[in-house]
Amino acid sequence: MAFALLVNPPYTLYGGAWDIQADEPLGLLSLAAFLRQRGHGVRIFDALRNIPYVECGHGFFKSGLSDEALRQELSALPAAERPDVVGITSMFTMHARGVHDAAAVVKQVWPGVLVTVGGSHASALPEWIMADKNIDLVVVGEGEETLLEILERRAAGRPINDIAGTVVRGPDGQIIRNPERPFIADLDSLPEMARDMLDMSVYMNEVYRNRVAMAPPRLNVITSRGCPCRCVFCSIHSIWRNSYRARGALAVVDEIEKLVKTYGIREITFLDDNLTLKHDRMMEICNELIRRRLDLHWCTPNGVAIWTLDDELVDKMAASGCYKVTFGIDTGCPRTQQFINKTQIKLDQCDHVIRRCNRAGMWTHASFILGFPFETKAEVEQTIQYAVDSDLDFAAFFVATPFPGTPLFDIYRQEGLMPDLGDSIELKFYGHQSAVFCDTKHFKKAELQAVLHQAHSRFYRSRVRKFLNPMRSLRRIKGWPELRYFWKLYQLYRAEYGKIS
Ligand code: B12
Ligand code: SF4
Repeated sequence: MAFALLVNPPYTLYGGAWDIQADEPLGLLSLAAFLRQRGHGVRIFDALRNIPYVECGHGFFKSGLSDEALRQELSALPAAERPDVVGITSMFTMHARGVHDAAAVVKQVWPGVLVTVGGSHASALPEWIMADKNIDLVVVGEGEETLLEILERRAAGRPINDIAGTVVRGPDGQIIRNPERPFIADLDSLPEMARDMLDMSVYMNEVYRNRVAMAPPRLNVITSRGCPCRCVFCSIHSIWRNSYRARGALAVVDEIEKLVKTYGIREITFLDDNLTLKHDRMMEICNELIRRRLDLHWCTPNGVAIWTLDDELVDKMAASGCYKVTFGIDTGCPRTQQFINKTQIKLDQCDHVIRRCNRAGMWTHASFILGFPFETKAEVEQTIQYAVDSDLDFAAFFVATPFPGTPLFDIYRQEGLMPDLGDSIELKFYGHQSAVFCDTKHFKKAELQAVLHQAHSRFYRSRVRKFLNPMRSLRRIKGWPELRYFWKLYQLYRAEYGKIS
């Protein structure tokens, strides 16, 4: 039996700090379950834990355990759990420095241990990450089978430099990219996530404090991997390429039912990239939620593909407990739709779906992205006006951000719009979609930041009449959870309105 330690590292940010929310690290929960099923020892160590940001030098801020606290806590782990391999997850480019700091601490505590990093940021920039000598190997893409092979080879003292799905350092220090590993064909063959290895109440309480949930306690569920679409700004393809695999509807609802029984949750957040892509599967999930009388509330904060919804599915989602549906509409400008490769969206059909969702009693929310490199002021205005004229309850405006591994990243580079990002460890990537860090062909950073603010301001001013319309609001109130939610929204809206007016 070999032993792996899986670390959720602290977050770092360059150039400023903002509130964070701690989510259960689903990737690590899945990896841990897989290794355990194969007979190995595993511990998940969450070093993030929602500790507020503090300045940590060179313009960086850190949230989570300090390096010293991490060193002490790792040193105090039982001797029997001395790891053969330490795996660190690296999802977000803007938080990447925390991964390097954690790797340095791990090497101080166990100098000979093998340190491997995986996740969406790691999969997008593996060579860049390998410039850090504290990291021995990067896993690109799906992690379960690759990590298992690394762990077993390492524990048996066998070489680890030719494992599919990895980027390694060769004998002369050169970086070698091994062939990719095929994806696991059947997601239902994976064991259920090892939620028992972490104290889930931490994440459930987090939701109580910071988020507007309709019926907490709530936990996250992910039912598929990937998305076949090719939006130029989306960085999921560095892990999942253009594949899409989904778990069966019954397995999904089994998992949810178990969460209800084990943790007493009353609400689910689906975090899929494209939850509703397979119409029949989604209908079956809804039908099964209804048939088992789980009486849950659920929502889709990562956004569903609006063109996959028809009237039948909308009504079924509402009947099965969906109280808020989020759409990634992204733009109201046809030329930008072409640029971002999202021509599946027909804006007039969106109007219909939004109205249908509203009539079915769900809150409607959409995200929009402003300031693509070639977008003119008039085109950005088109998107804002589209949102204002729509029947949406909420809109979130983000600024186009060139995440590594996306076609957009290459476009910013080619057009000379990308600022100097620093070196691998001091990666000065502070783009997080609400903080503008690149000029575009038509906007300076400060102008774009101002447009973002105006967009929110205009949108939420335009909603006052909708919120005050009793017919619209009453349709949504089915009991106490809805009333309480309405009140939370009112308070949030007042706070936001204070900021935007
Ligand atoms: C869930 C999710 C969230 C959640 C929760 C995140 C969390 N802390 O757990 C929420 C909603 C909070 C969120 C927020 C944001 N997100 Co998000 N999110 C996702 C999403 C959809 C799924 C991640 C997930 O859990 N997948 C399921 C698990 C099973 O997969 P996984 O984590 O990738 O792990 C697998 C492999 O990567 C690998 N692996 C992972 N870690 C490791 C470690 C080791 C050692 C090994 C060997 C393997 C390995 O093995 C795992 C199993 O196969 C991804 C998109 C995606 N599909 O990756 C975006 C994604 C990570 N998010 C992204 C972004 C941009 C954001 C936001 C900045 C958006 C914003 N509006 O500003 C915010 C920032 C939040 C923050 N905390 O700072 C980008 C990141 C791009 C980048 N390069 O930085 C992604 C890739 C989406 C995208 N379309 O581009 N997000
Ligand atoms: S539809 Fe969503 S998940 Fe799919 S590629 Fe586009 S942005 Fe990414």
